[in-house]
Order: sequence, then structure tokens, then C-alpha cells
Amino acid sequence: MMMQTMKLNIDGMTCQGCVRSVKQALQSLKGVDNVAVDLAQGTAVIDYQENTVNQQQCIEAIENAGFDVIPD
Ligand SMILES: [Cu+2]
Repeated sequence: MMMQTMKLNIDGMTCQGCVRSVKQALQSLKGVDNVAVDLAQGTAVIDYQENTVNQQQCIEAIENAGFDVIPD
């Protein structure tokens, strides 16, 4: 299995409830292992299996939860 890590910049998180929403959205994806969301930094660091899930799916999960992902 090929474990990878990606970091996404997220706009719109204002409280720990937002952090939980983002975390849950990402963790519901098959192939996502560990998720660390930082409210102050506005980031999510995602450990994932690259043959099961990709960055676009993670971005869509965050957007469907009501937040914006800022492109690099
Ligand atoms: Cu909130």
C-alpha cells in the first residue's frame, strides 16, 4: 500500500465545530487514514492511500461540507 500525505488550505473554518465537520467529511472517504485539521492555520493534513483516494475527492468532500479549498 502506498501511503501519502497531502496538505490542503481551507477557507471558512471559524470554530471547533467546523474542524469536526471537515475531519468527518475527510474520514468518511475510503482510503483516508489520519486527518489533522488546524483551525488557526486553516489547514488539513491528510494521510491517505494513493491507490484508493485522490486529492480531488478530498477537495470535493471539504467543499460538500461547506468550506472552500484554496489552491496552492
Ligand atoms: Cu464552526
